[in-house]
Amino acid sequence: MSVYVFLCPALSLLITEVTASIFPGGRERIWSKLGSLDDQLEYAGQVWIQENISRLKCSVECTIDSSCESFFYNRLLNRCVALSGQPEDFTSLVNEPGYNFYQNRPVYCESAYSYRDSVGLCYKLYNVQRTYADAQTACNTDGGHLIRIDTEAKQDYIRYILQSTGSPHMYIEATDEVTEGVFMWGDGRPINYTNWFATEPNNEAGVENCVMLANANFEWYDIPCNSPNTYICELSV
Ligand SMILES: [Ca+2]
Ligand SMILES: [Ca+2]
Repeated sequence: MSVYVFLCPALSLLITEVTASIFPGGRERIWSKLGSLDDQLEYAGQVWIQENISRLKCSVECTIDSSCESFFYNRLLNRCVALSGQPEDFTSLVNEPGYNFYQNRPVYCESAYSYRDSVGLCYKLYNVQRTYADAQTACNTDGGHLIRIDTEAKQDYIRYILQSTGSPHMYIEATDEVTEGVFMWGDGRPINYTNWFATEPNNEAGVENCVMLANANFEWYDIPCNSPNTYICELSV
């Protein structure tokens, strides 16, 4: 049995959400239109094309097919183009009238944030320099926290997006402010995955309790928490 629901936020013209829920034991996905890709089409990573189908049918076909990660729908041609990737993977966007891009994202990931399905990461880069406490407060205001890089897959993905944006040094959430030398995430969990530079953490001058992801090698350094840095926020489930 299939259940389909349209959600139309009253005040948002950029985001149109379609949920396609497949029961039992199937996948549930929420598709959000990414307005910044209106009237464009990506040619890399196309896995299939279906002609003369509705947008809803297009979203359902993509939900059912595990090789489909996102799709373009052309409202003028009623054409559905399934893709294996997300916008971060796009290399060949071309202007094509009538297309809209739809991305799978969970309800907790707001439209101002980016979502990466493979690591379940809802994130935003802030290109403004703040102390650790002010950066964490800013993330809290968004309903999240500074990013927790707790797996190698997440580290690899963050490296990828920082390389593509040319971002400067970034704060991540870990600190050893509670117990010197014992770094923890903000929820009290110990850090199990780490990517320290060879001579870090060194608690230089006895005042380094926060952690920076360096822009040169994407390795971690403990630094003073009052150092201004750009930062990455993450929204959690
Ligand atoms: Ca320290
Ligand atoms: Ca250090």
